[in-house]
Amino acid sequence: MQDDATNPTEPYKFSSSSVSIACGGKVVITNNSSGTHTFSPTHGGFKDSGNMNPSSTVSVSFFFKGSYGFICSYHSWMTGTVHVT
Ligand SMILES: [Cu+2]
Repeated sequence: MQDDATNPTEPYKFSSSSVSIACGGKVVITNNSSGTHTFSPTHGGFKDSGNMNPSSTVSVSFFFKGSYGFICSYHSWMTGTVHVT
């Protein structure tokens, strides 16, 4: 998660909106922005991170192949997909 100073109306973003990992791998999300965010599933498949304050990190493991959408609960434009292959 990062600040996006180039976009005043949507001032935060995930640094990657599409992430590919192998089955059994994990995604590490670090909040490098100035705001509070979440790493939340759009349609299930992993546990909601809950609030992530600046400088916090969560690690999410994926054990089943598929595509898993994610979104920030606070900022509807912060979305992406984890592809587990
Ligand atoms: Cu957010």
